[in-house]
Formats: sequence, C-alpha cells, structure tokens
Amino acid sequence: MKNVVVTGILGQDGANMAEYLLSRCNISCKVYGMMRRSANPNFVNTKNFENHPNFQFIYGDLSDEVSIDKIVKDIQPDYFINFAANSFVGCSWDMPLQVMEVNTIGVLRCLESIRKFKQDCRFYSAGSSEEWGDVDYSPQDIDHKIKPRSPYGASKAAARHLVKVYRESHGLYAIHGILFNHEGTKRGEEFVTRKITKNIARLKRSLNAYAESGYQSSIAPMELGNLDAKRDWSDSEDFVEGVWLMMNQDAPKDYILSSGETHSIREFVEKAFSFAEINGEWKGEGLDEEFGIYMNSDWITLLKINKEFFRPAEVDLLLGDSTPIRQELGWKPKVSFDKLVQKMVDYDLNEGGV
Ligand code: G4F
Repeated sequence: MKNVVVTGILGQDGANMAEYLLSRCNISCKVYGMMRRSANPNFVNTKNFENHPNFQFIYGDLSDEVSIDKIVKDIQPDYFINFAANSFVGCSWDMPLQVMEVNTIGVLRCLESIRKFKQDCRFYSAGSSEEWGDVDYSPQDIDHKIKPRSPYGASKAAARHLVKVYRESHGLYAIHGILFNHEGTKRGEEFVTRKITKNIARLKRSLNAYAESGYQSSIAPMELGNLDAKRDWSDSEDFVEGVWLMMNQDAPKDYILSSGETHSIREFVEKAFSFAEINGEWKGEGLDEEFGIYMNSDWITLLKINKEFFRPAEVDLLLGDSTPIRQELGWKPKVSFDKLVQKMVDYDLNEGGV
C-alpha cells in the first residue's frame, strides 16, 4: 500500500488526482488530501471520494513549514503531489508576495521536508505554461526560454529552478511537469472557461424567464476582458493521468501536458453559447463589442467587455508540444476541445448553475 499526499485537495486538480488514484488507477494506495484550515471550507469537489476508506483529509499549509514537516515525518509518503497554489494569474499582480510565498517558497518547503525526512518520496511540482509567457515560437516545447509575464508565471518559473536544484544536488525524484490550461466541471468560477459556462447557464434561465414574462424582465450580461488571447485547453481529468505517469518513470524527467491545439476566448464563448442553443451574434468593436440576441425584436446584450478584466500584461498565445510524453510514456488525452466545452456547458445547465 502506497502513501500519497495530494495538496490542494479542495481544488480542481487535487480532487481529480485523488479521484483517479482511488477509483480508476490500479494502484493500492492511501490518499491524504491536504487542505488549509478555514472557517468555511468548500467540499463540492471532494464529494465523490471523501468517504472512501482509503482517503483522509489532513490539515497543512504551504506557507507553514512546521505543518509540511509534520506531514512528511508522520505519513512517510511514497508520493507527494503538490497542486496547492495561488493559481489565479489575474490576481497575482495584486498579491505578488503571497503568490511567491505559496507557489515558490511553498515548493521549497516541500522539497526541504522530503530531503530531511523521506528522501525516497517522489515529488511533483505543478509547473505552468505561464512560465513561457511572451512566447518566442509555437508550439512551445520544454526547452522554451523562461519569459513570464506575471508574478504568477515568475513564481512557477522560480519553483521549476528549485525542483531542478534539489533533483541534481540531493538526488531527489522531483519533477516539475508543465501544464497548459486545463479545465472541467470542478474549475473555479474566476477562471474564464467556468465563468463563461456558469454565466451561460444563468443567461439561458434568464432568457426563458424573459420570454415567459412577456418580454418584461431584465437580463444582466456577463462581462469579460480580452477575447483574443489564445489558450491550449484540455480536461484536468486527462492531465492527472499524465502527472501519475510522470511520477512513475524509471528516472525523473519533466514533461509538458497539452492538447496541441489553440483556441481564442472568443471561440470558447461562441461554442459554449451554441452548445446551450443560444444563437446570438457579435456587434460593435473594441471595448464596445457585445454578443447578444434579438428577442421580440429587442436586442438583448448577453456579453459585454469590461476593462477591469484585462491584465496589465497579457500572454497572447499558448500552444504546447506534448509529443515527448505521448511517445515516451504513452499519455494521450481523451477529451477534445469541443467535448470539453460541451461537458462544462451541460454540467452547468443541468447541475451547477449560478
Ligand atoms: O482562465 P484564465 O484566468 O487562465 P490563465 O491566466 O490562462 O491561467 C490558467 O492556466 C495556466 C496554464 O497556462 C495555469 F498555470 C494557471 O494556474 C491557470 O490555470 O484566463 C485565460 C485567458 C487570459 O488570457 C485572460 O486575459 O482569458 C482571458 N480573459 C478574458 N476575460 C479572462 C477574462 N480571464 C478571466 N479569468 N476572467 C475574465 O473575465
């Protein structure tokens, strides 16, 4: 029986990792899901496995080395998978010190605890395509120059260097796998994909109510920032399988997980509206651009642009080359871009609406 610590257990990736280990992966393991103490924790992502006999919540905080030391000393993990982070790029300009403290020094704390108390524990650090930021070429491969555009990207790039240093200096099995954007029904609502699908579910209900009320009620549009940035989106459930493959190589090596396709936010919006059977259109330009629909010959604005959601520096294009992990470890994503958008829209229309 292997002991696996998964940090960030209440978030999308931590929860998907635990669910995969406990239900779909053929390994016998006890999963310890680390969460920070909070007066109001949200267990929505853990409901499928939190009562599994081989699962246990543990308290810990990447900003507190005493808690990380205690976890590694007491549990003696075989694997330590770190998905805890301040993962929202947008707020990293507002709280850069906290972002570095958690995303970089937090990784250093994990590495130090493993070095001190369980040297053969395998460690995964969640790297990000944001480390490449202002990209020089496409698709980006593992050798792309580090060129972050945000405190978040810089924090992940610094963590990457620390992982390499600990691997080379102390012989740890430590890897920093680079993850391009990955989404799903457990995604936080501050990220653009979930913000879009949640809002579309709300708008669908509002449009129905509007028609039923004899075209009387008002409809609040969703508000987005830059629609022209392009991202390489995948399903988080596919990625956790790739992370597990990375954790079980003969020797530690960093890989990229990506779909190998890039799509603009605008394309995501259009697909999501069409999967919800809202056949709208664009009008206007720049900050005045809108997406909407004519009903009873009135124009209903469903989406408008808000400057507040633009970033001080944007990563315009991400497109990842994941050929090495596909060829060397046999990883293959199952969920296409269309399937991902459809899955998120369907979920929010049926279960997770605003
Ligand atoms: O969904 P996002 O906030 O994700 P972002 O910044 O690409 O970061 C995600 O992927 C990284 C890997 O590449 C991870 F490391 C990171 O932790 C996170 O998971 O924004 C995507 C794009 C950006 O270009 C942003 O400017 O959407 C654009 N956008 C436009 N309007 C918006 C909005 N983003 C958000 N969050 N909210 C908007 O209203």
